Amino acid sequence: MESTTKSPTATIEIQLHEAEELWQGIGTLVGSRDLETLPPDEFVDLALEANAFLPAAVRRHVTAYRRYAPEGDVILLRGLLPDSAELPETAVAPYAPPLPGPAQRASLLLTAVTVMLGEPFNYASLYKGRIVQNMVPVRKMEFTQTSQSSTGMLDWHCEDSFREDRCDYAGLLCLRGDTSAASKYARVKDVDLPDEQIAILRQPRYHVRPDPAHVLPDDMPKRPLAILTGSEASPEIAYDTHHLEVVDEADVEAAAALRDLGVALDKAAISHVMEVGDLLIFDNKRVVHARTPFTARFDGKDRWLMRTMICGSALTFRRWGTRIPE
Ligand SMILES: O=C(O)CCC(=O)C(=O)O
Ligand SMILES: [Fe+2]
Repeated sequence: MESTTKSPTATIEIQLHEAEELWQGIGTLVGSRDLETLPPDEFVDLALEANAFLPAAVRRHVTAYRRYAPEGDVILLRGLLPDSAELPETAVAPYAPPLPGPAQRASLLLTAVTVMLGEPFNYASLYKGRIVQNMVPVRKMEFTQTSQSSTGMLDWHCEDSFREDRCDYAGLLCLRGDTSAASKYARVKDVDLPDEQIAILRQPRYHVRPDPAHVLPDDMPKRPLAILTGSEASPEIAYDTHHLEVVDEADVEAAAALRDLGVALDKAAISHVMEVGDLLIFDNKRVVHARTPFTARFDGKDRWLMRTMICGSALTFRRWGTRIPE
């Protein structure tokens, strides 16, 4: 996969003293509480309170991103965690509950920022329905196409393309980096393909299989879909390198368009190696993402991101009637 050194579209640097104040503020808000005792709705309510501690510039930028995405479909906030945050050993599973203390504070901080974009949620079938999940390497999963991989490349995908109600945004907060693991993303608006191929990708000539990170019945139907949708000015994409196929095996045109889209995504790729305190937020309907290989040591110091997914529509969220839809 072609790699570039282009930096993310919009980067907001948090000052050292701001990160320190934010961390202390969240610490005071949490007090001696174990956040694991809170039901998911109350956890998010508390994150909304924690939002008040964010530096004004962060709130301004995230609000501008939600409303107009003026600088693109991805934003990167840097320096959110202060040096004084004494993070514990890397979590051992995506669904491992964070321990009281710094790990719980970090999960609240991630939610405090991303709640500005809508409602944090998760599916009951994914990582035990936890609202904040750990993106960590897991033994024996080194080559899977899930966040638990490490030695193997995690190829281009959107979160949960197999679900019509996939998230509008995802946020990834880095608690521990790995210099080999680059987070990659490509914006669909940067995809350069002939009009005829774009037209094919806009037709429902594809279907997508469920993501293996989900615990689901084996006989789940494939979801038929057009890969590209939306207006020409602001196109949307559903993509998954390994789980997307043409509906009709004989449809060589559709297969060729899909193949060429993969090449075009490689050309549009932007890479960023996540460092501690980085929070990358992307529009899951307009951005495809990936992660390069790295070596897991399983020594408590492996790469560790926390992720949450956001439903950007209050109406959709109300229709679900739950933060953890089936
Ligand atoms: O680890 C990363 O940088 C991204 C992880 C990811 O894309 C996923 O878990 O779906
Ligand atoms: Fe992902």
